[in-house]
Amino acid sequence: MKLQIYSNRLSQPCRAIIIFCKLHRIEFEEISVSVAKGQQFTPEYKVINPMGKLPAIVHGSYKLFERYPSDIQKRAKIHSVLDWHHSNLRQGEVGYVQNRTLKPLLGGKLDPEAAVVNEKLLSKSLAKIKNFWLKGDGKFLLGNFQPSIAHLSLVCEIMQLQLVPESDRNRILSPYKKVLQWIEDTRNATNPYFDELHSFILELKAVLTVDSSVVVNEVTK
Ligand SMILES: N[C@@H](CCC(=O)N[C@@H](CS)C(=O)NCC(=O)O)C(=O)O
Repeated sequence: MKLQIYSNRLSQPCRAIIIFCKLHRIEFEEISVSVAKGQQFTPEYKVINPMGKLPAIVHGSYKLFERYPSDIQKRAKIHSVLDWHHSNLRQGEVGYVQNRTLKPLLGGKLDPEAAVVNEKLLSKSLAKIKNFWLKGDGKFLLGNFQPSIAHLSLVCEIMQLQLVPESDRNRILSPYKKVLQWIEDTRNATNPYFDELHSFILELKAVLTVDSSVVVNEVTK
């Protein structure tokens, strides 16, 4: 029985899960759900994920799939990174990118003030990654020598900044050379899948700068 991943490559957590499965040779079927069309709210999808969010993973009877280290202490640390991610880096990044460029493509309006507030949280989170999560001997989070699902989740989140103008991205990221190096290390450790999964947002970025009406069609496919 093949794992089914309900996904959209515009979504950071979806990219992280797919890179992870490809890396670990886990066979899966990718089922595309259009957020722009609101397909995550359809009754059919709500049966799969009552939260109406992507990704959702199905294997026989519904269950969320994650692979963590078997060592319970290491696993708990990974959970702490992921919990931190959701109320800090993710909140800042999503709030910033959506209010800076993405919302019109998803049927909403840009809010420059919200972008400013979220940029502060984003920068604070990048500083925390540099000064706290990347401390230790190894080049990955928690001083590890190998990347885990936590790295993919955080790095895919930061990659979403490809969707804002380059000058903004540089302003936000360039003070954090260690973070940029860690992104590159994670990319190298998970390629070719990392680049494959990010090709969609890189194409989107190229179109974004040309004509945003084309992007609407692209995203709503
Ligand atoms: N905690 C969830 C977050 C999922 C999430 O926020 N997904 C976004 C896409 S990046 C989504 O489904 N948005 C649609 C919506 O909120 O309507 C996870 O990591 O899987």
